[in-house]
Amino acid sequence: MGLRSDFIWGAATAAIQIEGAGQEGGRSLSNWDVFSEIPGAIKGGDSPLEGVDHYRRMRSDVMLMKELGIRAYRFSISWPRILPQGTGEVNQDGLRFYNELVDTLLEVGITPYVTLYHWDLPYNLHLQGGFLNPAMPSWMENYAKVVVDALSDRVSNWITLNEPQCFLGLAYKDAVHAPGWRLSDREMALAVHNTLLCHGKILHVIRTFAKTKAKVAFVQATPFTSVPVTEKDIEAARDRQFMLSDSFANSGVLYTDAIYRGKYPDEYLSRYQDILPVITDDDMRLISAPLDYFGLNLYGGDFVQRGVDGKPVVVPRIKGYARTALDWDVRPEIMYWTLKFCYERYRVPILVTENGMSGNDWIHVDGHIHDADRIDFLHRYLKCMRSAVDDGVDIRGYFHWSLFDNFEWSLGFAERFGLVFVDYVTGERTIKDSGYWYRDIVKSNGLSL
Ligand code: GBH
Repeated sequence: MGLRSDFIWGAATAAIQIEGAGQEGGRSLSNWDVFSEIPGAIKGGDSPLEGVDHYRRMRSDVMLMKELGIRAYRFSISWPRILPQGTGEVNQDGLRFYNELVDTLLEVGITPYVTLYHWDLPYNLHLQGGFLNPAMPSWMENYAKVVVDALSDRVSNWITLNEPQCFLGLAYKDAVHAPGWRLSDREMALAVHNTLLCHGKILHVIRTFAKTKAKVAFVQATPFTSVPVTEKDIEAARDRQFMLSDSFANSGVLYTDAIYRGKYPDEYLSRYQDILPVITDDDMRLISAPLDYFGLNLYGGDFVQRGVDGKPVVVPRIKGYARTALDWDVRPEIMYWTLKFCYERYRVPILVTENGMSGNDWIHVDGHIHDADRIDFLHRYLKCMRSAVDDGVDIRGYFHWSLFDNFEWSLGFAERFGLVFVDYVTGERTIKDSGYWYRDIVKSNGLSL
């Protein structure tokens, strides 16, 4: 069968991971800038304020994308660049940057995919409680309106939120991401609901005010990515894929069921009934308004077996297993199973909005970056994705994470996820071997896989 002829081949980034110029062009501080001032919060004491200098190099960066032959570019908007205080006055310099980015992309034939929220919150809103504040959905609505008014004449592909299980779970519960909180379950349930309302509000703004016909996705990673060992383990793997963990905000199913099925998982409603915030039918209608795509970020995963009691059991890692620089398993089978499980459950066309690996890359003696491991990773993952398509899973596009080596959140600049190598001292860019390999895959629409 093969991939659709209009398959979307792209690469992805997020504003605070690449832009830098953190205190230029009228941008204010974000939650992450201030978090990075806490000793020990970010590996190596790194700060996102410098990013990889994309704000200043935007035009030459787009030329690199052109050289890579990608058809689509997924990037996020920095809220503190647009509305420095989170609400109120709009920073025209900030809008100008994204206007120019969109124009430059369109000039070279690359379709922009815009993420509204990829984790950088204006510090001022963080000070007011961030996602715990019941005003958050209206702050988000106001911000989305500014962006949609400015860009929707040229942008028609949108992503509302990226991975709440990180910006709530890792951030408000596990103290790993900004702001490093450890909230109670009651507070987490409130933050979860406010977050879902934020998604609903953004979607509503796009549907109401977009000047061109919009396609919208919500983006989730599935934290319990599961691959069945044999046919008889398929049920068990599926159960684990959609399980509600004790740290419920870390469970993808909480968000995806609310958004794509219009209801929180029953287990959540019953187990936490005493601490849930008020959840109205109107809320759920807003949250579950139809979307065009199911956005999935896919990295590693586990092999799962059915235990004696029928419950899923994770198979321990085998000695010497293939792993990325971050010690995540190389598990290409997730590109078959997770995509299939999600499509069967939600029946919405899928966009793989992120997939990639951190590599131990450096510039070799001949001046090139021979990242054979990333090429093999990509090869295996994309082949499995194509098998899923061959088995009837409706996959519309693939975005590699990431275009550039960049600021990997609490790991700072210690990781390298890019198709393009960035010298973190000089900012100089060099396309890795994997970038050229990906260019050929894009050119052949995956036929050469
Ligand atoms: C994404 O989230 C982010 O959207 C992006 O900003 C970030 O830079 C990128 O990933 C790389 O970290 O079972 O092996 O997958 C992170 C998604 C999902 C990654 C759960 C870690 C657990 C390890 N996370 N995953 S694995």
